[in-house]
Amino acid sequence: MSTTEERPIGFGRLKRKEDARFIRGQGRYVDDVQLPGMLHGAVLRSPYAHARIVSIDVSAAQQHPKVHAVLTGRDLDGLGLAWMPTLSMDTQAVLATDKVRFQGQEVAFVIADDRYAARDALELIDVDYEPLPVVVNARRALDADAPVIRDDLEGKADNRIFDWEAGDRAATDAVFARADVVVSEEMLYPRVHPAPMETCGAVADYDAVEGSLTLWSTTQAPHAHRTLFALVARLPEQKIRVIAPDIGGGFGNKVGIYPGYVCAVVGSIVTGRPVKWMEDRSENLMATSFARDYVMRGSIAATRDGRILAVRVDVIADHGAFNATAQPTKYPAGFFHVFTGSYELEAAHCAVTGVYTNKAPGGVAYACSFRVTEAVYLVERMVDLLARELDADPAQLRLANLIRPDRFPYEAKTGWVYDSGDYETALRKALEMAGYEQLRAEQAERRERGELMGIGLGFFTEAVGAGPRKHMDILGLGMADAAELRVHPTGKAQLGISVQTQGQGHETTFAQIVAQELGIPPEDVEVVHGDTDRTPFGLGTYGSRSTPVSGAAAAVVARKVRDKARVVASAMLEVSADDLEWERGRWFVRGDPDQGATIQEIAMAAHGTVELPKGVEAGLDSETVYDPPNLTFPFGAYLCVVDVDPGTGKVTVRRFVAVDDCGTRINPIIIEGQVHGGLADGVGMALMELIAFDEDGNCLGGSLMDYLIPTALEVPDWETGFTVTPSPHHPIGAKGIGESATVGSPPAIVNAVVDALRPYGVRHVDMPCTPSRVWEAMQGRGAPP
Ligand code: MCN
Ligand code: CUN
Repeated sequence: MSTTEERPIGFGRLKRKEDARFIRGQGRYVDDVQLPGMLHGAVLRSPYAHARIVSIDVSAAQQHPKVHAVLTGRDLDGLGLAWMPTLSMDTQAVLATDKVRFQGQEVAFVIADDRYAARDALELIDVDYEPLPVVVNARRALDADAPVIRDDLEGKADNRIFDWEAGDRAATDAVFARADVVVSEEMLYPRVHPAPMETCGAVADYDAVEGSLTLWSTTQAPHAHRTLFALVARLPEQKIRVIAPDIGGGFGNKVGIYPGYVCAVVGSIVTGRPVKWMEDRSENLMATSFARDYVMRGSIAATRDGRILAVRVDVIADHGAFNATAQPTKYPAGFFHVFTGSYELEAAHCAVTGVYTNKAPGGVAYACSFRVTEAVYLVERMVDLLARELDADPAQLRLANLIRPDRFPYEAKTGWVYDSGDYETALRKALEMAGYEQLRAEQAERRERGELMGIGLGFFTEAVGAGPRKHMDILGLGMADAAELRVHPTGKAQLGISVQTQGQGHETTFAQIVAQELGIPPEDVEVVHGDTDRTPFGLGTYGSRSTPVSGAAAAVVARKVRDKARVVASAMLEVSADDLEWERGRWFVRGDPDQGATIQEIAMAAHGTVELPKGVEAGLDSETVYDPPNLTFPFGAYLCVVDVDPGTGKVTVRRFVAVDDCGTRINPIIIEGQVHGGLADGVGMALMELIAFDEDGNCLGGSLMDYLIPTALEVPDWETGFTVTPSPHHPIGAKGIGESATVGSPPAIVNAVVDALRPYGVRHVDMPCTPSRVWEAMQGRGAPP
């Protein structure tokens, strides 16, 4: 563990390469793609959350002078495409045939000369719906009288999707039975939305002569999407090219395949012209995925003197109308296992039941690390509730129970092996940066004056970087990533990667990884991504897996090049390879440092005429596939200070201290940017964001006037710090950072809000802690004594 920033060549504070084009407005997004003869598609969506489709009449729309084709579920049925497989091995309607199952569901697709005509023609389609009873409350989805949503599934008589558990139920019950103190609470991690600045869309260009498809699309996983299109549309995979140009934010929203993409592809096949589909903001918020929606009942057991013994939790997971959640196949609740948190426990158990409701499908998106968000929120709220019950200081309670550094690698009670950690140092650092003692003194003074100040802590451990591939796959595709490094004769390099930046700066940090390993300037390394024709296969960017998996591949492939360079250098210098030593950027003769060759000289020689040993091929190019031996387990300690207006219930985040540990830090500027963004996300979820529904299943969060996202006005100046505990199994010791702050910040903020409301006896407030909810919580318990 160290707390100073090392700046060797390669790693360090390098400005983002990609920003040169972004700040000039030169980024190229899917909606910037213009092809000759391109047509535009628009989706007709259901106004009902649950209704039988009696009939669809498209004749008037077809007669619109600018319309080229109208697709319905029946048309797709004829092609075997009315339903598509989801990432959770369920099926999802591309265009509804029998019923609509959530408001905003795709019913028809119009293809016209321009997007205005396509939208106009939607109004000419006449659909006769027969409304059905609706269930939007996950707790009620399993009631005997709840309407069955998925009557398309054979033999399905209820809304249960799966039952899944982890940990040891009997052992946990036994520990609870003998514990001095048990605290329980029901809490909701509400449905929120990733809401990236760029909505989802695609341009499909099918070439009937070649039988080939080029698809520009907003995708976080171009290679996986190509394979899925090959399987679903039964197009030969080598004839499919998926291009992800610049992506304007993904946050998990762009992991799945949406009906609009499929309709664009079919539209191009049917019309023989390129077809663009780009959703608007309301479509994105209402229909294109969601995040969270976990109803959790947690319990924590402890001794009277504050040793945490066990945690247990029962969850109802609301997956909406189709189970389209993105997660490794074996784990229907993602990595919720890490609900045991960062604490040494004797036992733990969780049970998760997935249910269908009449809400949009998708899920596990929005910087979630595959449900680690929900797990961390649960355990960190429980620890605070326990502190309150024991009348203990929440910081002291955590310090006393955090897993000690000498316990790593640490096997958690759910079987996961945390790779490395020094939790106490991180928490002490956060407390010190915040001035914890003084804050508590200030709080006491303010309380005297009737002011509501709250201090909230959150400690988290994440599990990111899926695979290993033998344990983790998505629809059978093992979670590994390849990298391809070409070194040109002049010593400039091109790195092809399978992951996909959506704003995380891979063009910069991945160049830095190669630079670090080869000792060449990062400017000399061009990172190629987002085009299946130009990059090797891999599973893509989500779950903060790019650095843990693809970043490892980049380091490994660079080391292969370095090894090859050694052989070439030995031929150039006419010495044995064993007598060569490496220093940044060159191989030299041991004991005679003047005798050596730089990587650039070696590259030229490798492409030149120097005689190479038998069996050694010319050039330095190399490739690799990286299969991670384990996940990486980044962690952090967060502290939030809030002020609550006693008159209105309005919460203001006054300060936020975040100490993160993502192992070896490649580029601190980018890391800080990731953390700042994630913290802002946390403020949004904790205080503002909610995709709400009324009883009829009408989505009440379908615009950015109703779905509030944070701006600079709602967030404080972030105070960030870090520690460095490298991952022992990662080639450069790096762990992921992309989702840490989104995972870690909501519990710190809610803990602070509840702490502020202590004089009112408030135990818990569900997110988002809006003024009205906070106000109600204050009223519920009467005025302070
Ligand atoms: N990094 C580093 N040192 C480390 C770890 C990471 O310098 N020890 C750098 C990486 O090299 C990379 C960035 O930080 O440039 C994030 O890396 P990583 O943690 O590997 O995460 P991913 O690149 O896989 O990004 C995915 C993650 C996810 S899952 C969501 S959701 C999210 C997030 O990233 N979506 C984002 N951050 C986002 N940031 C932006 N701007 N836009 C999104 O859509
Ligand atoms: Cu879960 S949101 Mo990110 O993993 O793409």
